[in-house]
Amino acid sequence: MKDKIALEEHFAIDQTIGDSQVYARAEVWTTLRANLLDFEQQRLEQMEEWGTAYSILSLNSPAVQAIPEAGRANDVARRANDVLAEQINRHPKRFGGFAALPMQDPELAARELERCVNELGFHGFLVNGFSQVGDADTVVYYDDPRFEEFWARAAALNKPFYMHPRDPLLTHAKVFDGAHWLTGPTWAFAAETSMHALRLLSSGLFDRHPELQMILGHFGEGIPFNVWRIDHILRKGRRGMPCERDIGDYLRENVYITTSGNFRTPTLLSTMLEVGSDRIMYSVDYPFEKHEDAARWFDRCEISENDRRKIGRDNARRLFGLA
Ligand code: GRE
Ligand code: ZN
Repeated sequence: MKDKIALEEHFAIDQTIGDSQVYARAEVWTTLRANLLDFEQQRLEQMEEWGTAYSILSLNSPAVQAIPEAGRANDVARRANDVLAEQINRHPKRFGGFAALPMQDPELAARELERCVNELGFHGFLVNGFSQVGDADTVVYYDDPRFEEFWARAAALNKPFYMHPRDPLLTHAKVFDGAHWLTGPTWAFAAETSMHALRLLSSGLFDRHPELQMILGHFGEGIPFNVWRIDHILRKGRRGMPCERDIGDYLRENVYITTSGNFRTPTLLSTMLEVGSDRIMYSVDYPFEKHEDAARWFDRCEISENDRRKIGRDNARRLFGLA
């Protein structure tokens, strides 16, 4: 398929590139670093070669979310968003953008989001999980009441947001002690990100803002596979959960799921059975993953050509209002 749209595709700037180094062995870091900082060389070549016509780009992880001081977080977010806007202006048919936001200060975050959408033409925002706020050891999740006004302003813009992984603070997550190979994209990203997503889904956020749409990568970070059990258990007793509906209702009405970094047909088919092919979108997770691996799998996997068009392109076109 030649004209795919991909939407979990990352870049870095000087101030954030170091955050990605822990995820690369020394032999591959030189290449990963170059690919994160590059827009116009390898990135466009790889898109061309493997049939991605349009990429929505976002900053690497955790970047802004790991800068405890709100003023500095705001400076780095604005810098990254300006760098991205410049590249989008150079290649408007190839690149779109998700805003990086200083969630350390909900008012600054809302202001930067409005600037990015209204002035820079971005498609929404991408957050790398929780933010460290004030000091490196204080973590804040976005179901916190301090974000009420932020979410109202975000929902009013009518753009989706991407809940992207970061690792938990290892000082807080003893379960990874002595098993560091399970951190990062092996498992910790999915465990951390699915938990944050479930906090938002169960908080009543989507009752207050029924049009708001959350995007999850990596085939939903495990939630589709477990949603029947989640609701089965909660129907026996809601235990104070403040939302009005089943988690599965929000999953099918307020969540989009991407294929980023998880190129597996049984997983795709299971997700299609759970949420339908209208809520799944192709993504790569470049440069952490290869366009080649994503496209070789997706272009030939055994689904109908109708579903391939929807997942590869048309669902994203509809969600982002693209031509
Ligand atoms: C990502 O942001 O998607 C990512 C990382 C680090 C390793 C793998 C990965 O930030 O997919
Ligand atoms: Zn990613």
